[in-house]
Amino acid sequence: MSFEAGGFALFSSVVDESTLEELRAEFTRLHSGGTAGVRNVLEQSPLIASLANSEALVRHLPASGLKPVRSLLFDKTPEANWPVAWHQDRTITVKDRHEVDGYSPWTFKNQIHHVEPPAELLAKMVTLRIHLDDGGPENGPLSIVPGSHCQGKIPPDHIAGLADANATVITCVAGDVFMMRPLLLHSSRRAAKPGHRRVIHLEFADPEILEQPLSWAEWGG
Ligand SMILES: O=C(O)CCC(=O)C(=O)O
Repeated sequence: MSFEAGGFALFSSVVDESTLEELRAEFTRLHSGGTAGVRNVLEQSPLIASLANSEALVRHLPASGLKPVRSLLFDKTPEANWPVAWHQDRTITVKDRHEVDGYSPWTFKNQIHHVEPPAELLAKMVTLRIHLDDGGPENGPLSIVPGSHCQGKIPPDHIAGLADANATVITCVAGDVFMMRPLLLHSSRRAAKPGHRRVIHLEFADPEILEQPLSWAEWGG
């Protein structure tokens, strides 16, 4: 299935073992607060910012001119091992709040403005998930609904039916990169045998695509 039709692709062995070791050490440094997720990683980590702009990653993106506009770290450990319900990634983060047609609702979380942009904008974005650990069936892997990104913003009462009929589990090994459209329906289970399942989550977009005067929270130009 093509990336455009399926909304996802898995690339094997993108990151080599010595880089993985450096990234795991960086992950530990950034994640020292012990929470499940870390935001605004590009600003805090020159190593991850350089990875996000590296040829090894960028060559997999489906269009030229896409830049990293949001960054998060996720882990699943015995202490932080929760399931993630089926959802689409429908929000972006921006520097300041401005009322613009098609951008709604707004929320303010962790000192950052979040907003839902139009589905047409989300359809042009791409997420890369860099896996620092093996993500096998017992490690709370990601499940997706192939092709669901083509349905725009899916009403909440349609999600369960779509997911029950069409879910696919994505397993991967450390060093793999999973690429997906933010509108692809996805979820993840609690890990049956939690250890670590560290993921660097990077969202890419054309930096100029936002309606003026909005600007990406994590893109400095
Ligand atoms: O990695 C996961 O368990 C799911 C993360 C997630 O929900 C997301 O990327 O939006």
